[in-house]
Amino acid sequence: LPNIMHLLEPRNSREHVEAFAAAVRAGLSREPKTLPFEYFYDDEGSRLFEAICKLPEYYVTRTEDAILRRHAPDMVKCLRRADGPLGEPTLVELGSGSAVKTRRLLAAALKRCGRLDYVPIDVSASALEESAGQLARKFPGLGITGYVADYRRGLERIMATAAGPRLIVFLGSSLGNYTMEGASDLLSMIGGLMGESDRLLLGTDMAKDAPLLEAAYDDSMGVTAAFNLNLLHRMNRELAADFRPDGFRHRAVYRPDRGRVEMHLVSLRDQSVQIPAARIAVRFREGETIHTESSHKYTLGMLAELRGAAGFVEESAWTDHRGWFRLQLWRR
Ligand code: AVJ
Repeated sequence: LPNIMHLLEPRNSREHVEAFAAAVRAGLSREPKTLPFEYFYDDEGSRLFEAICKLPEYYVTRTEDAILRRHAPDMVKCLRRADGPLGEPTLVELGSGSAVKTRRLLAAALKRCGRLDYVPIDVSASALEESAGQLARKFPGLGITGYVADYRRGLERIMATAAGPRLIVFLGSSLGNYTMEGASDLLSMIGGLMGESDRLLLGTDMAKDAPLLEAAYDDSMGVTAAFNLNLLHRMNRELAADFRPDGFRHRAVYRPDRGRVEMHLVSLRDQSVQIPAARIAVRFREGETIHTESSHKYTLGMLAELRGAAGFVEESAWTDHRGWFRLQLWRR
C-alpha cells in the first residue's frame, strides 16, 4: 500500500489559511495585481487541470506523452537494478498530479530494474492519494511513498534518505510557471541536492505560433476559464471573500517578448471586494486585471541559459517531430 507523508499544514488549518491570506493580501495590494499560481491546485483546481490535459486545444500533455511513449527506455538508463545494500533505484517526481504520463517511465524502469521506489511530491493530497492507489494496483514491484509537500521541503527530505541512483522527473513544463529567475533558483536548489549518479529529466514546452498557444490557454469549452476563475471561488470558500465570479473574465495572451503565455482575470466593471480573512478590501477598475499565471515557452537559448545558471550539463534530449515539446536529461 502506498505510504503518504504530509509535510504541509492541512488545508483547513489556521497556518494554511493564514499563508493563503498573506499571499492574497500581498498580491492584490500591488499594482499590477497578481496571485501566486500555486493556489490553483485545490481539489477542484486539480480536477479542472486534469480536464485541461484532455482538451483538443491543449497539445502539451499529448505531445509530451508521445515523446515519453517512444523514448522512456532511453530516459531511465541511469537507473540500475539494486545489487547491494544501497537500496532500490528511485524515481522522484515533482508535481505528479494524476501521474498518467509517469506510467511510461515507471513501466520502463521496472522492466529494467525489477524493483523501483516511486516518490511523488505534490501539494494536492487528493491527487496524490488517488494516483498512488492506482499505480500500486497497476505495478507490483513498485514501492510508493508520496509526499504532500512543496518541492523544496519534499526533495530535501527525500534526497537525505533515498540512497540512489535517483532520477528526478519534472514533467509537463511545470517549470514554465516560474520566472526565468525563479526557474533558475529552483533548478539550482534541485541540482544542489543531487549527487553524481543522479539525473534530472525536465519537460519544457517550446515557443510556437501565437494562435496555437492562445487556443491552448483559452479553449472553446471554457475549461481553462473555469480553472482560472476557480481562484475567485477558492478565495470565497477559504477566505470568506465576496468575489462575484461573473464580474470577471478569463484572458490568455502570448507575450513573445516575455517568452510566455500570461493568464489574467479581467474585471468587467468598477467594483470592490471584501476579503475578511486577509483583512483587506480591494478595488478594481473596469478592465483592470489580476495576473494569475505565466507559462513560459522556451527557446533553446532560454534553456541553455537556465542550464548554465543552475550548473547542469545536458546528457541527452528528445523532442516530437514538430519540435513543440522537449524532454532533456541533465546531470550535475
Ligand atoms: C501545469 C504549468 C504546465 O502552464 O500549461 C494549463 C498549467 N494553465 N492551462 C501550463 C495550465 C492553464 C500548465 N502547467
